Amino acid sequence: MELKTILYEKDAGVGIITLNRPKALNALNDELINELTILMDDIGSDNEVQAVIITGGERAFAAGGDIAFMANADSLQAEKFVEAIRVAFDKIDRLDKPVIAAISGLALGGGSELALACDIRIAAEGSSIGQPEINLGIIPGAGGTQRLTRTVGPGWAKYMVMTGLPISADTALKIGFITKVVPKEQLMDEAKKIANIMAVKSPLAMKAAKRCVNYGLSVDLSSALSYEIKTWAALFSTEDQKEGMKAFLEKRNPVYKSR
Ligand code: CO8
Repeated sequence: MELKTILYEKDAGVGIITLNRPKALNALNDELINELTILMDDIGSDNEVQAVIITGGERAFAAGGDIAFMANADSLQAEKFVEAIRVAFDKIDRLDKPVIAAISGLALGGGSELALACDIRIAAEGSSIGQPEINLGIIPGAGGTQRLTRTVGPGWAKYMVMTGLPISADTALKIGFITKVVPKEQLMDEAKKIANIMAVKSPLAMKAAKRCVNYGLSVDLSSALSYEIKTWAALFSTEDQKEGMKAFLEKRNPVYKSR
C-alpha cells in the first residue's frame, strides 16, 4: 500500500511509524486513520517486527483530530469518524507487540489519545500534552476520558479534560503520562533504545505480558490475578521459556524462536 500521510520504515526488528501531515501539525483525518489501521494489521502479521515506535515531527506529534474535517459534521458523521479512530487505536492497544509513543512538540486531543493507546510514552523536553476538546464545545472521543483516567487517575484526567489546559513534559512525567523526558535531539535514540531492549525478548512472553496488563485494567483484581497465573503457567509449555532459563544457567544470552 502506498502511504500518503504516514512514513514507515523497519530498523533491526523495530517498525517506525512517523505521522506525516506537517502542514496541519499532523492533525488526524480519515485518510491518516485508514492508513494507520491497515499498517497495524500489516505489522501484526510481520514476524520481522518485534517492537513499534510511533512518532511525529519536531513541532507536533499530532495536534488532534482534524478540526476542518470535523467542523460541519453531524452526529452520525462524527460517530463514524470516531468509530474508525477507535478501531485504529484498539489495534495499537491489542497489538501483540510493544508500541512506544515518542512525542516531540504538541500531543493534543486525538494526538494525546493516540499516545495513550500506545504501551509506553516518552517525550522531548518542551513538549506539550493536552485534551483541549472542551474549548471546541466537545469532549475527548478517542480515549481521553477513559485511557487517560486509567493512566494518570481521575484527578489529573479531569483537570486536563475539564480545563483544556496543556501540561508540560515535566508534569506529564510526574503524573505518569510518560515514563521519560529527554532532550529533543535524543528522543528517537531513546525510543529505539527501549524498543531494541524489548525486541529481543521472547515474543510469546512479550505478548503475554501486554495481554495480562491490559486485561487486568478492565476486570476485578481476583479475575486479573487468575488470568495472570494461567498465562504465566502456559509459558512453561514454550521452547522460549526453556531457552530463557537454560541460557541463564549457562551464563549466555538467550536466542528466542517464538515457539
Ligand atoms: N485540525 C486541523 N488543523 C490543525 C489542527 C487541528 N487539530 N491543529 C493545527 N492545525 C493547522 C492550523 O489550522 C494551521 O493550518 P494553516 O497553516 O493552513 O492555517 C496549521 O495547522 C498550523 O497551526 P497554527 O497556525 O494554529 O499554529 P500555532 O503554532 O499558532 O498553534 C496550536 C498551534 C496551538 C496547536 C493550534 O493550531 C491549535 O490550537 N490547534 C488545535 C488543537 C486542538 O484543539 N486539538 C484538538 C482537536 S479536537 C480532537 O482532537 C478531538 C477529536 C476526537 C476524535 C479523535 C480524533 C483523532
